[in-house]
Amino acid sequence: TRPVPTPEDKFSFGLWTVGWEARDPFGDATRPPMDPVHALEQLAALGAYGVNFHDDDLIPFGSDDATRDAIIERFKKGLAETGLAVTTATTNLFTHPVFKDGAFTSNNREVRRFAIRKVMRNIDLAAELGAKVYVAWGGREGAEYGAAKDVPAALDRYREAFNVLGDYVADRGYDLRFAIEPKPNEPRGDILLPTVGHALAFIETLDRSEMVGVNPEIGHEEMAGINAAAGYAQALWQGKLFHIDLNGQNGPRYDQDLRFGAGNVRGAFWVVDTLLAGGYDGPVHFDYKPVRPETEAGVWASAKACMDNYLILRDKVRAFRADPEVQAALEEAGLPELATPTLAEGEGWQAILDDPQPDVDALAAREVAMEKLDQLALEHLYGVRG
Ligand code: ASC
Ligand code: MN
Ligand code: MN
Ligand code: MN
Repeated sequence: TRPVPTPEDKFSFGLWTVGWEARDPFGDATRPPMDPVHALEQLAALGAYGVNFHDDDLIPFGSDDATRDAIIERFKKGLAETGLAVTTATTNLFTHPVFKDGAFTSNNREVRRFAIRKVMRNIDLAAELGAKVYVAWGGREGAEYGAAKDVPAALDRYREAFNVLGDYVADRGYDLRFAIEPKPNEPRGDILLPTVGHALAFIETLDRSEMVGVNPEIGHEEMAGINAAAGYAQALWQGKLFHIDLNGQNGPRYDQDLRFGAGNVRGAFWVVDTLLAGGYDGPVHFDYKPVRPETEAGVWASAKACMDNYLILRDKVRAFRADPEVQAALEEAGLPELATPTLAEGEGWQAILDDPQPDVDALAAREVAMEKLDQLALEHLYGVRG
């Protein structure tokens, strides 16, 4: 019997995912705009727990205050009726042409101030709706050409933006943390903070670094050709995995945003394994785009599939970890010894200098079981074990 998605699984979706009209750089929309309240109803019926949104997903850019208030009231009613939570919110700092050269790192100071104000305004709404995480994806922060952006100056301005936003959240007394979402390129030729590693290093330079973590998206790490699971693992290790964007991607190419579980299936298995091992307990968020040829039927089929695939992989990961043959292979591969510190209690470098010369040939010839171990994982994934 396969598990079905329930709110306890904490699945969440962006309004921009199921609501994507499927406009791409070469073609017009293939789907009509989706009413956000309709999205709430459908997602709740499928067993989701929460939603999140860019300010402009909910409230069209440039709306006057009365329109904005009416939209928010109606959305709140939809939340109350469906029981969905707002887990997260974020800012659209990429669609309007004013952000053509960046938002927090635009060369133009007036644009930078406008961008920060746009974020602060949506932070107020996020806090009011109970969001605990505020995502920041800097899609336009970057350049196409080397001389077009002074990278150190841009990083100064990027840091300044997070410092002022941190002060804003603290001064307002909001219970909200930021999660930076890396991406290597698209829509800019090159984007600042291109990977989880760049973002983690940048965060350490912030005034309120404890308030800022990362929101890795599987597809974005894979666009950079790197191992997404390893990025999630390091973020967990540093206490910085504040949010996750799950989806599918087939290697380094344009951002595919496939439904979770499609694309690199093995990569998805190790991401779920990493999240379970690291005790991630935040929202399990899908940032994907139902493919352009689909109608609304395909939108809901794919939303359900994201959740189903997570539950399928969660079962497979648990069966893999519980398999006695896997445990024996882990032992054979020498995994448990990695948990033993290299220095014994009280030892320093002198103890290492005092080591007798090891038998390097014998050490080099030691058996490992890495092929066996990976084949066991693959057999669990293929469904022929457990
Ligand atoms: C986000 C986020 C992304 C982008 C993209 C917009 O907030 O997580 O990956 O915006 O979905 O189309
Ligand atoms: Mn409806
Ligand atoms: Mn993406
Ligand atoms: Mn994303």
